[in-house]
Amino acid sequence: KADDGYRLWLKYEKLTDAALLEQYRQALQSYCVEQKSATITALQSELANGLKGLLGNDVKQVKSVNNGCLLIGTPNVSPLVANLNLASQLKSLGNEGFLIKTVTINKKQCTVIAANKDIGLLYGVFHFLKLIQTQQSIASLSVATAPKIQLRMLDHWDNLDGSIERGYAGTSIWNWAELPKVTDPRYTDYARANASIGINGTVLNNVNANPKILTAEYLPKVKVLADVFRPYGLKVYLSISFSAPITLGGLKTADPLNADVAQWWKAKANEIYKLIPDFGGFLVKANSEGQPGPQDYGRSHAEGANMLAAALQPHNGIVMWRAFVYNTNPAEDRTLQAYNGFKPLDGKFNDNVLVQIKNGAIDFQPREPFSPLFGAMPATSLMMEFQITQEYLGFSKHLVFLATLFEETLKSDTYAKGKGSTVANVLQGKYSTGKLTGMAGVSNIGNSRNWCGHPFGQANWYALGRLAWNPELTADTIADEWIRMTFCNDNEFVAPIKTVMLQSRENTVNYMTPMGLHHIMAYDTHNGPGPWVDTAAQPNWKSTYYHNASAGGIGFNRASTGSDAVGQYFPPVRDEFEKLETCPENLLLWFHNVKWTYTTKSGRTLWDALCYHYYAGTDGVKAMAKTWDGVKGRIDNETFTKVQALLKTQEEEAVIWRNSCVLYFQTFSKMPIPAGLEAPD
Ligand code: GCW
Repeated sequence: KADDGYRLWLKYEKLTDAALLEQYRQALQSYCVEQKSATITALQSELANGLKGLLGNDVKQVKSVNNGCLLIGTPNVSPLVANLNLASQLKSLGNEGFLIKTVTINKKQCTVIAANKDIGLLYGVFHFLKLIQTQQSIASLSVATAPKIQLRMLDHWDNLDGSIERGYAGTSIWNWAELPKVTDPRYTDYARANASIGINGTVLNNVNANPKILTAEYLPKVKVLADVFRPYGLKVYLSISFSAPITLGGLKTADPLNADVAQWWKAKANEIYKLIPDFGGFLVKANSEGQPGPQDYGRSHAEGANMLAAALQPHNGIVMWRAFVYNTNPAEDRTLQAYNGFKPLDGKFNDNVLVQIKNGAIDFQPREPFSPLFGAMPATSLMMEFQITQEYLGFSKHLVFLATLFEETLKSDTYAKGKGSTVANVLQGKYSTGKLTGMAGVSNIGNSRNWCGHPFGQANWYALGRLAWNPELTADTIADEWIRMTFCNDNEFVAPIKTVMLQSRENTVNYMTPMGLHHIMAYDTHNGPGPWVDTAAQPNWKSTYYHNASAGGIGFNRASTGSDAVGQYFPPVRDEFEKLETCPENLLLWFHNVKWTYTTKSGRTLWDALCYHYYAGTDGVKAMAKTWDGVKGRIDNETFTKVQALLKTQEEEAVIWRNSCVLYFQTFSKMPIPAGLEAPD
């Protein structure tokens, strides 16, 4: 059956297994909700549509429970739920968590979805539908879950003219020209999809922010989106331009310590909250890549953030202040700069500020070590910024499942408070006096019919939401759920395609930047290889600066004899990275400049090992394509053909990457391509 991908992982197609269908129909004969709200209305419509789709029949709403009833409610409103005495179990689940339990009510076998707030019920309904979508038993349920991270965000880099910075799935889904009068139904589907994976915040516009978003022309449009999203627990946030008091307000300065400037932001915040009482707050890129910021006035990032935080604080708004700051000192290794700029500010940020840190110290590379800032600011609320859109990973042309990248970062042990101080634990605020926790993903969504361009791009949006809810989840679990919900439960499809997904990112690392290489993409577009980018022509963006290839070897010396980036990590991580012998080989050239003839763990010379990695990358893509060919007929032909064609493109581009890099680096190593590997041309 044809599928255009619009319904994402919420397809709700009728189960084909007759026995299973019968079991679910028995267990689900009716549902009962005793309360009303916009969120409850959303929940009812999701449940009714979902069950009708999956079971093929209407499940009726009832006022009293019978066998096979799904009871949904909060104990403070629903007497039937209150009677179940779930208070102690609900206590630890907060505002967004939920319980799903098999219970007996008046001798009737029922299922209850209970929560403290309506939004928890909606999350619970999505979870319940997922159980059926993934064909799990609902006969004796006992689920209790609550998000481990408070702010679970999508950051859109959408411009007001509809273009998207680093967006590869069409133009923006926000139709600013039509808003506020015309409300695209797609906005509701966007909110549904986010709620289904627990995402509770969206930053609508690019961090390279057009100040116009804060005008009286745009704010009513933002309000309409906020109104559509509200029932789904999705709050709206905006990226702001720090110099807006000048560009919009006509002031002479945007100095955060100037009283008129602070007053301007206070008035702006009041204006926003009048329209959107639950507005989330601001995301700020300041003094980064040409953006204005407090340092233009000799003030610190903390002084800038706190001034905005003070304007938002009376309304419970927050500031997410990005740590993506470099070129403060062009002579200094870029990877040092965020840490050096922000660590001294630990403890100086207001309570309603989070510092938002990219997963690695450079920029969303196929593989980077975790940013040393995680764990290094114990008196500050820190949040993660991952990139879902594949700026450096083949755009929407390459199949790259990013959950393995996210998982690798989250599982990394910072040792900030001894063994086990993983990034995931840092993000849960376990070692910080800061009150807020968060994880953001830079969105890969555009107006293409299937939202993300590549059908597998949807999995990366899905993964971000799931990991923000529970950063301990594995990529394997996430892939399994997503495949079953998106495609089918046929194990002949699920098993091989899960393998494809789980290997996909390592393949890409191999054909692009193996062994710790980084930022050797084509200048500016980041599309395709560019290890040869002319350093002289790009004084502030030196590609060879990162790989440093020469006759003597390749790699960036960040050990203590070099830029000493290793010194920003806690021991024993620092010692592990410091020494050539203990540095993980998948990060070797990130931290070390290594002789071409160096013997790697495999026994191969560095040069040979590098070549083998590049070839493993292209072989890996070939293997993915072959596996895909083998599942023909198990999903709809339209999606099958599209993915097949994309894999062909990926294969061609992987070969270009491999050949370009191997031949370019060979001009330095002057060593032959290892015997047995096909010669590049
Ligand atoms: O890596 C860079 C991207 C820019 C982006 C910037 C950032 C939004 O190439 O396009 O700007 O990161 O994260 O601010």
